[in-house]
Amino acid sequence: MKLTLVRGDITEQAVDAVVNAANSSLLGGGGVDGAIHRRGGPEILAECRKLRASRYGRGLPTGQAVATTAGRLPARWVIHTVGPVHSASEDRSELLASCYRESLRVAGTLEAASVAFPAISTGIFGWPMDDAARIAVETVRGSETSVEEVRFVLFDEAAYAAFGARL
Ligand code: AR6
Repeated sequence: MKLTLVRGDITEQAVDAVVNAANSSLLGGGGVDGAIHRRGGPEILAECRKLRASRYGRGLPTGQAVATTAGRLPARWVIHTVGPVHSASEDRSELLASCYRESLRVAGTLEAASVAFPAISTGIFGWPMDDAARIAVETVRGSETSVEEVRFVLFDEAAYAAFGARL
């Protein structure tokens, strides 16, 4: 598998699947989630609502992932995953690792060859960037997957440097 690093906006990535740093409601939010729904259009939210009504009445659990259309984004699918809120008193690393693993598993079922990830949990959910980068890179490297390219898309220079140091 090829691991690549891009500094930019995840909504502009022409890949098979872009991963959304969502929340359990699947009904949108700020950060990456807001940008994906804004740029992707209402089709994504419509599918999310259907998922809430069918499989995820109580919301998508932290660490899991589910796919929808990508609407107007230059991708085929959005894979929504729910990162853990960072905690100083409890080690939630396994849940963050699970987001990467489960997103790749879902990508595999879609036969997606290329997947773009944001730095899950490092914005509103407060995860320190260096630690999040370590977990992201280690987990993706350690995953058995049919995905051929994993692209980490980092919004700012600090995030780009943190991921670059782990590659
Ligand atoms: N492209 C790439 N990276 C981005 C973009 C973008 N367009 N926008 C922000 N980032 P966050 P979280 C970076 O807050 O911490 C939402 O309300 C950002 O700088 O999007 O997992 C959801 O609904 C940061 O490094 O996700 C949830 O409630 C990283 O993406 C909650 O936020 C992740 O920041 C999820 O919080």
